[in-house]
Amino acid sequence: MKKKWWKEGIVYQIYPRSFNDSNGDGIGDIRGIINKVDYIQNLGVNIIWLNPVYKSPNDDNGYDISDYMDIMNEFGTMEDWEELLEELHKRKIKLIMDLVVNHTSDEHEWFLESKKSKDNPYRDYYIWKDGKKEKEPNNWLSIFGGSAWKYDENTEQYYLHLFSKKQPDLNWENSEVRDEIYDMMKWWLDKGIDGFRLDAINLISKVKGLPDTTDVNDDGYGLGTDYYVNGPKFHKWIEEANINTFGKYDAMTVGECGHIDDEGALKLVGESRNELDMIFNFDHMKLDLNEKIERFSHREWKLTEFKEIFEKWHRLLYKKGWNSIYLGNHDFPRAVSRYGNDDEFRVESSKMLGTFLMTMPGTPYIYQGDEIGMTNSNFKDIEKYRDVETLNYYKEQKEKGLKEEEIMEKIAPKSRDNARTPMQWNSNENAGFSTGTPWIDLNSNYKNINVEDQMGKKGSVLEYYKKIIRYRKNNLGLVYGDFKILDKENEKVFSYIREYENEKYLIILSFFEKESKINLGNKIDEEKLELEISNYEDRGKFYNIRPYEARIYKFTR
Ligand code: ISL
Ligand code: CA
Repeated sequence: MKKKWWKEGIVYQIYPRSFNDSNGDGIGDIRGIINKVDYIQNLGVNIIWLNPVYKSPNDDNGYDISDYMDIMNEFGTMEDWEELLEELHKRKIKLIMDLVVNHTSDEHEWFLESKKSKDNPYRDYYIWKDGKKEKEPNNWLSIFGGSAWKYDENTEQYYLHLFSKKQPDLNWENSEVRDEIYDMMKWWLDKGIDGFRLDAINLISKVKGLPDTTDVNDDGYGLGTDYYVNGPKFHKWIEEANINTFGKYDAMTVGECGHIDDEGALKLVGESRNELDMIFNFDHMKLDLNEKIERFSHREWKLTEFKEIFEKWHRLLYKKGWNSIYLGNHDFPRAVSRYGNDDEFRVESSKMLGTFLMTMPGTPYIYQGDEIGMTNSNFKDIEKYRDVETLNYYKEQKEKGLKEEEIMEKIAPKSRDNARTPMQWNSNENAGFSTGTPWIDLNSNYKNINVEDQMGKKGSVLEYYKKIIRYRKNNLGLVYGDFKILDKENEKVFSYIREYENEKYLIILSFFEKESKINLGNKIDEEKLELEISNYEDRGKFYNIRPYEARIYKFTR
C-alpha cells in the first residue's frame, strides 16, 4: 500500500458562512477563519476542506458559482484568501478547495451569454433542449424538487438543472467547457492549494438523448439517476482532468458520489488508475432514509447495517483504493443527533463517534462543531430555515396539501440547516460568532455547548477530540491497518480489530444508552491488552460496556 500524506492526514471541514464573522454583518468570512487558525492548529488537524468561497449569488450557499476565480463579497477578498492560505501553510495545514463543476450559477458569465441566443458561442456550454411551454424535454425531477428543466421564454428552449433553477448543468460533452474547467483548476493549484473536494462529481456525464426515466412517482416524474449518475464518460473525463491538472501536482482529491456502485468506486479511486484519491460514499448517510432515498423520509436503522456498510467499503478498497470516513457535513443533520444521543449522553456519544472517526480505515473528516458536540437545531418554524432544498420541499408539500405540523415534523430532524447554525465559540451574545445579527439563528444551547467552556477542561468533548486526533497521528497502524469486525451480530456495540505489521488494536464502541455485554469469543486475551484511550474515567469491567462507551486497546505483544 502506498503511503501518502492525505492518508495520514485528518481533515477539518469549514463551512465559512457559519464559522466566524469578523465584521459584524452576521455572515462568517475568510478573515474570521484567519482569526481562528490557532484554534485549528491546536485541535491537531492538518487538512482543511473549505466549502465554496467563490463569487456567488448564494441561491445554494456558494454551490452556485458566478465566478470561479474570485471570492464572494460577503467572505472577503482574494487577498484575504491568500493570507488564509499562507497562515495555514505556516502551520503545516493543507488547504483543499471545493470544486463545483457539475453546474454553475445562472449568473455566471457563461450562462448569461448562453441564454442570449441559440447561436451564441456559449450556447453549448449548457444543456439546452426543445420542449413545449407546458411540456418539459423529459420527466426528470431536480434533486432539490420540481422539474429538472426550466423554460427560457426568450429562446424558447429548456435548460437542465439537476439542482436548483439557479444552478444550470454544464455541458461536459463540449471540450471547450472541459478546457475552461481544467484551466481554472490549474489556476487554483498554481496559487498553492493542496487539492480539491469534487462536488457531486459523478453527475457530470449524462446519457445521450436524455431519455425519460421509468422510475416515476404518481405525477409521472422521477429522479433520472440511471441516466446521469456515473454516466458513460464519467471515468474518462476524470482521468482527463487528472492528467491535465491535479495529477501533475502533489494534490489530494476526494470525489463526492451520492450513488456509486462497487465497480465505479473501484475505478474512481483505484491506485493503479489515474482518477481520484478517495471517495465520499453515501451508504451510511442513507441508512435512516426510506428506500426511495427521499431526503426527508425516515426509517429506523440497525447497528448491524451500519457495520455492514463499513465492512463492505473496507473490503472493496483495502490495498486498492482509499475511503473517507465521515459522519456528517453541511448537507446532513449533526452526527451526535443522528448516530449518538444528543441529550443525556451527548458528551459520551460525541466522544464515542469521534473515536470511531479516528480509528477507522480511510481519511477522517471532522465537521466544524462536532469537536465540541454540537447538536441539531430542530427549528420548528419554517421562517427559521434558509436552505433552498428545505424551502423547496416545504413549498412542494404545502402545494400537495400536507399539514404545516406534519411537514415541520419531517423537516426538523433532517434539514441541512441543522448543521449550518453558527459555530459556538463562547457563551456571549451570538456565541461569539458575530456581533451583528447572524444569517441563521444559533442553536439555543450555545450557552452550555461552546469552545471557550470546553477549552482546557478535563473531560470535555473538545479535549477528548484533541487527544484522539493526536493518537491517530501517532499510530499509523490505525491509518494503514486491516479492519476486522468482532461480535458482528451485536446491535449495541461495534467492536473491531485494526492490525498493521506488528501493531494491533481493539476498538470497542457502544451505540447504546444502557450498559450491555460484548462477546469477543476466546480470541481476546485481556491480559495482553493495554487500555490506551477511553471516554469514561475508570476502566470499568472488560465485558460490561457502559452507555456510549468508547475504548481503544493496544495489544502489548
Ligand atoms: O444525488 C444525491 C444523492 O442522492 C445528492 O445527495 C447529492 O449528492 C448532493 O446533494 C450533492 O451535494 C453537493 O452539491 C449540491 C450542494 O447543495 C451540496 O451542499 C453539496 O454538498 C449542489 O452543488
Ligand atoms: Ca462577515
